[in-house]
Amino acid sequence: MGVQAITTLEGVRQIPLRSHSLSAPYLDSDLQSRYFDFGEDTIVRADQYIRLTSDRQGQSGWLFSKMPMTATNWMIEVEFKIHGAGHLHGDGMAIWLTEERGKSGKVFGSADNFNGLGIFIDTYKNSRPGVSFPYVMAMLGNSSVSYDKDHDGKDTELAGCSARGIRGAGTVSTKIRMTYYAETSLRVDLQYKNVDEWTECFETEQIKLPQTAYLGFSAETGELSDNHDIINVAAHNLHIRQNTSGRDKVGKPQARPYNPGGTKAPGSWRWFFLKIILFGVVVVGGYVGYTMYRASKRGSRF
Ligand SMILES: [Ca+2]
Repeated sequence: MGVQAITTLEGVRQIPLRSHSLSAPYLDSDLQSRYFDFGEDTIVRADQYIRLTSDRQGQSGWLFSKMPMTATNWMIEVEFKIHGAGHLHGDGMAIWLTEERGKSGKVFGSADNFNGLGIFIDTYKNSRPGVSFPYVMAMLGNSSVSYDKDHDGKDTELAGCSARGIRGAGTVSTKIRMTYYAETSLRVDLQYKNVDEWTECFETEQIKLPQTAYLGFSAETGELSDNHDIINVAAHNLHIRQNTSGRDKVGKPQARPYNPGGTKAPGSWRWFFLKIILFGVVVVGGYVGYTMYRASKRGSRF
């Protein structure tokens, strides 16, 4: 899996996006973050983490970028830690790319009826028979769809995977990596079994995010609780290399077929012949049309 994660980025240049990255000590000298806002129960411990909820009942916290995402294609890697005392834990946390920002609510501490993408790390199984938890799932909202917490969002699931061991992972730092190619694909990989061992959670077909989308994080606890900590966020703009001139030139990011397995690109020869055939059809059609037009004109003279 680790090897696969590297081939994913072949031919792609990563440019750090400071406006959507976070690392200790998180705050500047005014105890503000230049690029992020946080609210509700979120607390910052400058040398360690941003804690969205503490291991106490009824907590809810959020953290949102101040600026919308400007990159067309991007990769965001988040190191987080979900941990707590006792045997039962909940409810989980969410990562957002939504039009809304900084609105607390009932979807893992953020507002429902959001417009955009939510990726949930759901640590408490409300009701989803046959599925092992924690469960990581993506949901695409369009402002009118509601997240159904009682069924762990089953009906609005875009894609997801079980990730047993992603909470309380001990010494292994837990990470989620989202790779998005506009109009092509969204892929989510997880690290929680071992360091540098990435497990693909899912890859979707093209999805469309809102024009203006903020990066956010939120979490909530109910009767059950956990610490939900954000430790590091590393966001990158992905520039796809253009090889048209034969040089390894970096062009503007452009969506093109995403081909992580390195399998051959769909037959360009076929497309070439198709074009020749299409051209032939147009020429023949045009000639026939013209002949008929001439014939009818000649006919109308008499
Ligand atoms: Ca749940």
